[in-house]
Amino acid sequence: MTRTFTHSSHWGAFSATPDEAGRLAITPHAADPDPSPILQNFTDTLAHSARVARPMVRRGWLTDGPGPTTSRGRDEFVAVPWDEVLDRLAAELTRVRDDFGPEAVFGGSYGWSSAGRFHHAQSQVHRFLNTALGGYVRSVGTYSSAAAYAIFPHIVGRLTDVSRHNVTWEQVANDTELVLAFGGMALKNSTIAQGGISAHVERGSMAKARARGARFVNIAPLKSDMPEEAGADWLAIQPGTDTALMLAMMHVLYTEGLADTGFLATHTVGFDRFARYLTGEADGVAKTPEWAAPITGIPAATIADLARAAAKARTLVATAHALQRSEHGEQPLWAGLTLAAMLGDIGLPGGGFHYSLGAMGHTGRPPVAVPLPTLPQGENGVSTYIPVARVTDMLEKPGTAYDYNGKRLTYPDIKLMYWAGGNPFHHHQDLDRLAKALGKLDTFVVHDYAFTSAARHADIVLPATMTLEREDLGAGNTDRLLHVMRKVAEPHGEARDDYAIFAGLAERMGRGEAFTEGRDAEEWIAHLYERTRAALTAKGLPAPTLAELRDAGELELPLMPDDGAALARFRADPEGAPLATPSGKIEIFSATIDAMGYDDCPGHPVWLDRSEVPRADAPLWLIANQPATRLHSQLDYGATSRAAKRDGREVARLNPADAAARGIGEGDVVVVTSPRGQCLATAALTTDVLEGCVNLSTGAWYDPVEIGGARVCVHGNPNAVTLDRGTSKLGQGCTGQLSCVEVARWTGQVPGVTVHSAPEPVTLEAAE
Ligand code: PGD
Repeated sequence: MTRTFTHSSHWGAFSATPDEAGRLAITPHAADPDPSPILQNFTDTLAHSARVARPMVRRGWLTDGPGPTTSRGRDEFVAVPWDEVLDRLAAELTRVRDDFGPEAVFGGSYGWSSAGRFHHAQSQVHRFLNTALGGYVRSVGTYSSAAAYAIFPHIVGRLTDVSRHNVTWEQVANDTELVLAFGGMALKNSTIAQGGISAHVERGSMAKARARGARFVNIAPLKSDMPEEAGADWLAIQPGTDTALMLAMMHVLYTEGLADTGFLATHTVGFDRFARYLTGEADGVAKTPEWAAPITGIPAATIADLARAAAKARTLVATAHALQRSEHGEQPLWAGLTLAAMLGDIGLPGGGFHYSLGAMGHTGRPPVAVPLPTLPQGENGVSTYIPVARVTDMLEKPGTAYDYNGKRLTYPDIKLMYWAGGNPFHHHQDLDRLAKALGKLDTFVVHDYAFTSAARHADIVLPATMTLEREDLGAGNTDRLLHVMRKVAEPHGEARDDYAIFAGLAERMGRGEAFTEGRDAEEWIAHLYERTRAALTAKGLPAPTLAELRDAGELELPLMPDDGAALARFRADPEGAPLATPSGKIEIFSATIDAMGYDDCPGHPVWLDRSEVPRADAPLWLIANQPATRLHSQLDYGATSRAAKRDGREVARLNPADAAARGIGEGDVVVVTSPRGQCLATAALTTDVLEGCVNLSTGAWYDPVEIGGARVCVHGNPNAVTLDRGTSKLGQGCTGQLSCVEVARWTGQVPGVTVHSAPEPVTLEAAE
């Protein structure tokens, strides 16, 4: 008899019906108007050859013990029974803690993990390290928005004030007249939302706005950054030059008397100082449309017309995550905010400034008005942290001082690294450098359900269950439904829940009770749900018991009003409802940032030269954006992801003119080269990519093969060639979106992609 189970993921709620062979029929949630195609990645995922079936330990770690090595990522793995591996790992954690202290353990463990509220792997690993070890070196910020996280509190307030409770899709559909989408609003990005998403409304909202007469402008090097439904004008801008375009638009507003001087006077500080830079009084360079045209590739007349059109309309300046994931990524955010302030629509329905609208599915909707079930992570006894994307620097340079957001910090000396629920060999840049830096560790531990490249570089790989193999509750903080996530299948092989793994380790370290508080997984889920239930009861809303909730499958949660929140209140009363900035106003000049004295992020928005620009050996911009066929690297081996590859390799999109200049034809295997490394991909030719650019999305599992003394990723992971450098001393964020490369036809032998099959374990005797 077939059974159907409700479940949820970062890319949508669904139900799953397993057949006898373990394949799943996946049906999207009935109320989702535009379900994500990547739900189908689940179809053949349960018993795939990529799964980790049992605990595996790197042979050299077993034979030689913990310590620095060049063998990580090259060595074989030995299958070790659970009891033995947990004994060994508990002893190693204890050794590192006793000899070096918990500040020698890096547990940042960045990553998206799964959508369940209890089995959320980062929460689990952080709670474990806090309760069992006394703490760990953490990371701050995200790969998504580190520059935004650092700069917004200085200039406009909390990140959530501009990215979450702000202009909504409802307002765009009803009120916005002009959307300036810097970095576009690609539906492949809003298909996902942390914690889950029940209704994908972006396509419908853009269609409704367009039908009402709203105009969308897609300001991006890729035409596909905006859906057809928006009917957008495509301004094909040179990568990384949005700040110059914004400055030139502001120059037009200023010199033609189109700026909202009233709003600037009452709601901002520092405009006069900025205006001297804009006009060139400060540096001798007027930021005119003629100045910006050769930088941006957009004709001066088009820039001037756009500024004039924006001054006339209810305009929304929207800046994508991607803009700030490149060198000086703080600047387009600050310039975009300043442009919106000059237009004077901030705080009006559908107008003003939004960060990341359409960049993820949980933006553009009011937040949930009750607390969600959340696993407490305990107290971290270690105060040391790193900005999230500085992980290779940290491993390479222990004891070295560096700048971050007005502070002088020192990299810790890490001996043991623990990762659960993330894939650093997906999310980090310059992967060969990362692989070498990992060689300095004594021990690297990874939990995952799949044998990712991070797992391949680990010493100890522990098989976690995947979301479909356990009970949980799923909810996102701007989604109106809480979903019951039913267990669809038994764990693969010997896989255990992250919770059970950590409980076993904590027990061995004498900290079992501190970690579990005497609860099993089912009792924890009930305990965490009580918080949400109590808040619903207090509001007089339906508050079913856990058993009743499971019968119903989902629960409607109350949302906050769609009222524009902090920015709307500030517009109405700038003195009475100040922003969370030092002055309480929008800071066009920030005395705080100015006092940091950073040459790469001075006191107001500026156009800065970049260290990475096209040049003879790397003449093309590589746009390494988010993939359309999976979330990051998750389920790269799933049906939708695999179907978009060609001959098993990731597709690199090029303009036909660039391809012709290099003798590259449709479907050719190409090699993408930078000073950092090389990867292979299959070429696809399209005029949707601006000339001078190549687009290779992230997420193909890194599959390095030694060819001619170099490690070449034969699968097409762009982070094999991207630059690992912080956005600036202020944000120190990931700059993986843009790097410079050359692309050529690959004339050598074409190695097969093997990374989707887990390594076969060897026995110790056979290996010797
Ligand atoms: P994911 O592929 O989502 O990538 O980086 P992130 O590390 O989040 O990794 C999640 C991992 O968790 C997967 O390996 C999955 O199998 C595992 N997992 C899922 N569920 C469980 C579980 O229950 N238990 C355990 N133990 N593991 C589980 C994403 C990061 O990449 C982000 S957010 C961004 S925005 C960045 N974007 C770019 C970019 O634009 N350009 C470049 N070049 N690089 C980027 N990297 C960044």
